[in-house]
Amino acid sequence: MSDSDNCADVDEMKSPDEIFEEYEAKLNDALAEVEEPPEKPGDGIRLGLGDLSLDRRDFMKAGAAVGATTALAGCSGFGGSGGQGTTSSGGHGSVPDHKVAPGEHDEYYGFWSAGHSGEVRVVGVPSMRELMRIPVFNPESARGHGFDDQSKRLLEEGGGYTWGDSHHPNLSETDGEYDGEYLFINDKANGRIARVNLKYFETDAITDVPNVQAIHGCCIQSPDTDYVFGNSEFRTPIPNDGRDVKNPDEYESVFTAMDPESMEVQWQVRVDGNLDILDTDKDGRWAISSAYNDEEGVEVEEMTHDDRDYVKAFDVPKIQKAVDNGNYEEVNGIPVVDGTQDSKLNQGSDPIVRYIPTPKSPHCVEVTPDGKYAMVAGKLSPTVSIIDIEKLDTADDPADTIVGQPKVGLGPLHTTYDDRGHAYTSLFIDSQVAKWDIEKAVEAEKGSTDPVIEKIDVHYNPGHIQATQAMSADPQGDWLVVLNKLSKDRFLPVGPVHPDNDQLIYIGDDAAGMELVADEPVYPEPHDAIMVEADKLDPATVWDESDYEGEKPYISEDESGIERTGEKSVEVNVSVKRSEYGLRDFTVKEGDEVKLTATNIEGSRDILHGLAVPQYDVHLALAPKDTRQATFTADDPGVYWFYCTYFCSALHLEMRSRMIVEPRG
Ligand code: CUK
Ligand code: CUA
Repeated sequence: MSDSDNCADVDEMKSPDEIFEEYEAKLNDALAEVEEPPEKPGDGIRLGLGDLSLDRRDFMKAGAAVGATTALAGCSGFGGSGGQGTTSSGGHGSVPDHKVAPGEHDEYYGFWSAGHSGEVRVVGVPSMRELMRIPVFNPESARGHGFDDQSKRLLEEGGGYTWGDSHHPNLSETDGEYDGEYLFINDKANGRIARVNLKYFETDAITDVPNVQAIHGCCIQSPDTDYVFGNSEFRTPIPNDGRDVKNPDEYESVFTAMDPESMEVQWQVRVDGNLDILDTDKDGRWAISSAYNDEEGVEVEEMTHDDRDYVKAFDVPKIQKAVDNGNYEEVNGIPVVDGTQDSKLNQGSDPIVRYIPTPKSPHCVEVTPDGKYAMVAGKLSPTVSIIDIEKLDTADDPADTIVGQPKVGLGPLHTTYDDRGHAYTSLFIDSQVAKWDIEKAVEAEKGSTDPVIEKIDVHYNPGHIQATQAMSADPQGDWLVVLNKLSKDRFLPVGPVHPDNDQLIYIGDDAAGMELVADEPVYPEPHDAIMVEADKLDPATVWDESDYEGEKPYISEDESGIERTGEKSVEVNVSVKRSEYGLRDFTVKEGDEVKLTATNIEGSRDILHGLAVPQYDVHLALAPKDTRQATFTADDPGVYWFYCTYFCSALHLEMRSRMIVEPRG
């Protein structure tokens, strides 16, 4: 960057077109340099834009650009008709109704990450109705997350940040199938991994992982969730305490293994290059990670300089053995094993980490439901590299583990599966989903387009795609969701911040082809989703008080009262039911620390109460039989009506009592 670029001189301001052209040139350079040259403009699909006759690829790239006004004008011209532009022959088979009738239930639970909203969203599939939100890394008032003592402590001990960037939700497995116990999710922003308890749909653990920056890849170890793994994407000095700050050669990326029960970090492995997204095999041996920037540059030109990057396959039992044998260095209390290419543990025929060359800057790894292959999407290369997992153990040359490389289209990012041997890859630049035949791709020449069966347009620029139960050993092969980064013209404009567009595609009829059935606007910005048959989960409808016994009390009506516990401290216990609190009022003294405990003593499904204390920033959300606590200092003398926030009954508005704060005098 030249000095003048930093100058705010008006003459230096670039037009939107200039900015877009620069981006386009940069992207074209990157694409031209990958081993497989991209398809030439003109190979793509022609859109019905009349005289404009834009190539689809150009259109989509233009569409993705900031302020590309000319392309946008063309865009509004054909509006919603883009949905019909599939390249498949059919697309009108017998698609089951994705709408779920009033009062009926969905077949699947979907769990959506929510990106920089920091939460997890629960979505019914196939209706795509949002059922619930689970606050994870974000304080959230409706559910009281971060507004009662327990969740406040969780967020504080989990690093004390007030936001997160959640990308990759994972469901716990037993025998390779979802067991409905837990969901694990990463925070890319602050290098954390959290756990959601699926009995209560509530975050119950957040671990701030040491020695990392930007945990991006996150997955459980199949088939029995013995570990939760996380990848730090950004390379830093380790420990990152001020040493080597100007010495990027010394920066490293780290692979982390956590215990899913204690949520404590067990060990880490440092490697070359930037680790990215990961998945495991189905036998508890390999964790396979995409990676970029093996050049170890710190600027984009350096990061994309070389033709190759190395996928890293971590041999988990071997790493475990190295840890048991003391072959590590302890950093911030964590055993850190050297997994760099030069490590003595990686010499010879039995390395702890295999470095597998792929076309540069791949994006992702997703393992097939049968555990045979790991698919590595090319991102800058129009191919998907197919790694034969069995060969990870046997191949002398790591390059020989790649047994297929179909050419699927431009900007492949993520791959998912049905139960009939097909893979579905999202194409970010082409704005399409490519369906292809896995075994055909293994048999075909590398770079062949023959394995591709069909493509369908999506709107616009898809990231993750996910089919029902595709991350488990039991894929269903009926519904596919495509998480599109841009919605552009698909919905009523709502100001310059647009919703994303999640699209639902029916994939259950191979003869008729893929069928786009629904658009769903979503608040920014889910990255990934995972879907499970509804009957695999057994959520509680009321709290079971034995689940918090010993941690906090259960306050019955008789136990409601106030007790002075010190010169400047009181404990207030309140039972809660329709439509009253166990105390009509209570009096404390100015400056008292008030420890407030409230229990919703109702056992009725869906009868929740809140307890809000005005001007003390307190909100307890109380599900049936649940207890919550809040501690605060009553600094300001006066009368404070504490009131119920859930509309619980005809006397809801009357459901309030007084906290009286007397001047200390
Ligand atoms: S990443 Cu977002 S589109 Cu974080 Cu899974 Cu690929
Ligand atoms: Cu209780 Cu409203």
